[in-house]
Amino acid sequence: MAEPLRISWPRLRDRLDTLGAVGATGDGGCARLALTDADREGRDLVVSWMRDLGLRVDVDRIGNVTGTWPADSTEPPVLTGSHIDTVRTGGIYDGNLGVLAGLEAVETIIASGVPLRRPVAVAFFTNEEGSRFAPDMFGSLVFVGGLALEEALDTVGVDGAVVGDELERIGYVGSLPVPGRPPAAFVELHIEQGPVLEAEGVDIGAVTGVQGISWQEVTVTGQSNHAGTTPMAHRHDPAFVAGSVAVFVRDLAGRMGPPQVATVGRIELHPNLVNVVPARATFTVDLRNTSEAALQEAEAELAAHLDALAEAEGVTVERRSLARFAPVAFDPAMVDRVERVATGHGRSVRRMPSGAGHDAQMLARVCPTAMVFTPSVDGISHNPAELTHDRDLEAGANVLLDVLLELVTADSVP
Ligand code: HGY
Ligand code: MN
Ligand code: MN
Repeated sequence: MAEPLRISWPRLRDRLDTLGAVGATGDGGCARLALTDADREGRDLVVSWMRDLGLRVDVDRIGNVTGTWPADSTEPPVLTGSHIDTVRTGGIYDGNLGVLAGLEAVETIIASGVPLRRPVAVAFFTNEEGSRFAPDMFGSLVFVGGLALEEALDTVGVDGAVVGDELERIGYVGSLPVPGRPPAAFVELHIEQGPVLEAEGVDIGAVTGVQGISWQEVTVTGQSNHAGTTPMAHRHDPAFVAGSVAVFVRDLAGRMGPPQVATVGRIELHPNLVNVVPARATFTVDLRNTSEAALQEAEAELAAHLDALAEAEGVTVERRSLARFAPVAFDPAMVDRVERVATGHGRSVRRMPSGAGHDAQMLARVCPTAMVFTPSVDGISHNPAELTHDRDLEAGANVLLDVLLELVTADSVP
């Protein structure tokens, strides 16, 4: 019996390390915020690997990049991939694993000479993280028609930069129109970024879907005043409101129980000086739940708390939605396929929702989609200490390879 096809682990390890060195932060992590010079450098590197492989490289109007094999194919491909932009304190696996394991799977499929019923392709999507330019899953959302191109290009980032200008500056304004043509199917390999697989000693996650995401930016305007002379009863203190909300959402998530999570990730005070009662506080609230109804309940409780605080503290509160995505369920047949392939590889596997957002949740709007998870050591991610053991990276990449192989050789998809 012929040996089963397997990826080249040394080649994948080398690429993970080479890309991980782009924007390296010196502590094992990397910083490649979307559309920065470091992002361009990472993009150029992955594109060079795609070209070396003989893939047709297409760039669309929002800078999503796809490498397709055969290069002259015209049919919708089976697509894999993820993102290569990172948060500022990123690790080297979040997103990068999905793109590089996808490239490795494509290279392995090409080298095998297996006859393909449909093309295979690997993509990286623009600005998946959303931490510089909101919302997250930005490029894949434009790709599936969930965000208009003009609105996307006009988006202003936390640093005042504009998406269209930055895309132009780094040379990734492509010609392919958006929304893009739906692929035949999409499969994304990703680190779990949470503690579940490791805690249960399970090798592979067959991801059933992605939980709902609600990002808000809250701007509180009070009255700046002297820290020494202003009696407490005379204050209109936005910093007090920001701190109160951070405590409130922690208690709210506790009352609602898992899987509800809540995060105040960004707080900016103005003028941010030791002896000045702030004039203004701008902060973000990230709420998530697998249940849309529960997520709406959490949003309503937060809104009521903010209204009551505004009244009591004598401040004004403005709220702006940065991202709002309902929970997504992946195609059951595709989830079954991931589970079956992992089991066939002798790997333990469990079904699970994703706590993090992913490009796959956008592709699920237009084609049969699934994700493969690998365990995260200590459940750590969005942190330079992010780590997945080599044996798990390799196992995940080989499961991805076989899921893709099935899809590119099957009579029909999914
Ligand atoms: O926020 C997220 O879940 C993803 O990392 N963009
Ligand atoms: Mn990611
Ligand atoms: Mn991430």
